[in-house]
Amino acid sequence: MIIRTARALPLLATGLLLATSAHAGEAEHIRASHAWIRILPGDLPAGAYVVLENTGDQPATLRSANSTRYGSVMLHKSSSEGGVSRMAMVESLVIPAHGEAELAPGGYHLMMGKANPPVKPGDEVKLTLHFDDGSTLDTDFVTRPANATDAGDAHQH
Ligand SMILES: [Cu+2]
Repeated sequence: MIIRTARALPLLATGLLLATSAHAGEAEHIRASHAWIRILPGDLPAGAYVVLENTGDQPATLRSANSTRYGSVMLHKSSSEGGVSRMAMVESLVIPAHGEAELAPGGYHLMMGKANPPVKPGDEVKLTLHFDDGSTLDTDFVTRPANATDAGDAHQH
């Protein structure tokens, strides 16, 4: 019985891989790097940042993201007008063909709230990025303290 279970698992994993590639579309051409989350104290929402490179011949459009660790994830853009910084929800972010789009402090970001359980600096958090055609990209984000300004030494390749 134990042997049969052990043999069934690799088959299951193979099936999942096939299912994933069958759904690949826009996400297939996206490379995520410098993925990090800035953790703020208490219940303040955290900002998630990442560089998205599009190696494909067509533009890709990021629509949304979700995470099992956060109850809410929203695509936002910060801007500064007359010295006042504000933040607005945005519908989507286009990653040009053979180009890149950056989510970074002061610009586009994913605003994440309702962490459960609470996330501490150093934790790794997986986010699933959703693109216009329904394809998805799972990306591991490193979490950094409130005073961090970039992904630090824990860069993803
Ligand atoms: Cu925001």
